[in-house]
Order: sequence, then structure tokens, then C-alpha cells
Amino acid sequence: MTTRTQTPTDRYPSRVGAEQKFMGRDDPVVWGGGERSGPLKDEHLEHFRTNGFLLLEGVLDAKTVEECLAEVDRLGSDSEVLNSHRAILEPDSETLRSLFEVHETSPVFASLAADPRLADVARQLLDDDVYIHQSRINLKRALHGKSFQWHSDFETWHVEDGIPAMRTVSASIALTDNYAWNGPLYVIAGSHGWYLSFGGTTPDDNHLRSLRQQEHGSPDEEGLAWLLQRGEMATFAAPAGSVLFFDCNIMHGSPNNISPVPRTNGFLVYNSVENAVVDPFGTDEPRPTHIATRDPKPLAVR
Ligand code: 6CS
Ligand code: FE
Repeated sequence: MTTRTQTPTDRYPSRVGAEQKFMGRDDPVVWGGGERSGPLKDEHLEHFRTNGFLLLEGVLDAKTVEECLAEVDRLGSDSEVLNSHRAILEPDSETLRSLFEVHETSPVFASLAADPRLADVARQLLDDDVYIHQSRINLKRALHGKSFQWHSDFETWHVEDGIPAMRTVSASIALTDNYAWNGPLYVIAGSHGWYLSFGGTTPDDNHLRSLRQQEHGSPDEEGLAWLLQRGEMATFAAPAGSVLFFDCNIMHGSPNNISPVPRTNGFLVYNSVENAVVDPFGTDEPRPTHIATRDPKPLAVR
């Protein structure tokens, strides 16, 4: 039995057996009215508020990127890591797709998670101390790296992990150059203002399949078109060392990498300590802790 935490009212019901529908967002995008000081200027905050993302180039220096890539190589060739539940393979091959919980298993990624170049941005946007809800490396290997279906991360984290509010921000960190043609992330700018509540329910142990290929919580053509009528498609194409900060509820996905150039990105999810997980809102059991932390340890401020 897992410990039960008292669950607040579900303001974002999804996959609870009702009809699919769009709902308005009921949480700020930039918390604290943008009053908290931090690395972002007013125009950055405004861009994030309107679009639900902010792309910053040159956040990480070449040495940090090199250290991270060397660490990905080390982890990706460690048989203990590869044989653990933290390693997720592509849906159709034995190619490594993702490595989870790197902020706990690797000193390099632990240090990156707490790096003020990232964590201070998260603190500023969320107006709070933060902890890591999830960390992973997405490898998108040359020719074999497969797509991620359209989804809102918040929908999954709310339904399957128990994150109550939209007070969570992700950093996608380009460790190799991200081009329009090597499987980059697509986001629908403005879609973070709408919540797509899904019909149906979630099968037990959904994560065993969804992390290789997501099915539940992915919009149909009509839902996607509805969002695109209200927003605009944007592509995360930027050099290594760039970081895309994106709101937890923005609709996003990415295509297969059919190019000969790998796209290796780090992914760190910062959650406000005030927004720590409770019981999942749409499943009986939360996902395992290597996918979703249940211990909100605030990151030390550096
Ligand atoms: O299931 C999850 O938590 C996640 N899956 C995707 C495809 N994106 C965000 C997150 O890592
Ligand atoms: Fe995602």
C-alpha cells in the first residue's frame, strides 16, 4: 500500500469516464504576477505568459554541454543502467529512447538540475522554491529515434501522478543541435490556456507502454485542429546549449528522427514545492518514483 495524501478538489478532471471537452485554464502561467526577481526580463515573462514557452539560446556553455554528453554516453553504455526500469526502449526496436531519474543517478545531472541558469528561471516563473518532479534524457537516435505523440504533460502528471495545479515548468535542454529535420519538439503556442479533458479511463500500469508510445491523453485530429485554430505551431530548432522552458500544459509532440544526426536532449521538470503530488486524480496507484518523484526535496539555492 502506498501512503495516501489528502486529495484536493479535482479542478482538471480527465480520463475519469466523462466526455472529452476543452476547459479554460484555472491557474496563472507566470506565478506571483511576475514580481519575483530572477534571470528573466519583463519581455521574457510576457513571451512565456502569451505563448507558454520561452526559447533561450546559449544558456549552457560548451564545457557543460560536453560534460553532459559524456555522461549520457557513460550512462547509455552502463549495463546496470540499461537493464534497469529507468531505461526505456523505442516502441519498435531495442534502441534506447529515454533514461529516467538522471538527477538522482548522475552527479552531472544532479548538478545541472540545481544549476541557477535553469533553477532560478523555474523559481521566477513559479514564484516558489522548486523540486524535480521528473528528469530524463531523450535520445532520439539517428534514423531510429521515434516520435512522441501530441500531449500536455500536465494532463498525464495530474491524472497519473497527482500534480494538483499548473505550477510546473519543464526545461528541454539541447545537448546536440536541434534542427527542424532531426525530430525536434513542436509546441502549439497559446495552447497552454486550454485544458483538454479526455474521455475514457487509464489502464493499470499504463506507463509501461505510454513511455514508449503514448495512447491515452493524446488528442484526436479534431482536438488538435481546435487548438491550432487558437494558437500557432512553433519548432524547437536551436543550437546545443539552448534551453526551451515550457509550461506544463502546452500541447506538444515531436516527429521521428529519420536524419543521420542524433537529437539528444535533457529534460528537467521543476515543480513548485507548494504543488507537491497528492494521490493521482485518475488512477488507483501513482507511477513509480523513477518517473515521478513523490518526495518534494527543494533544490538548494546556489
Ligand atoms: O509520461 C510522462 O511523464 C512524460 N511523457 C512525455 C511524452 N512527456 C513528458 C513526460 O516526460
Ligand atoms: Fe511531454
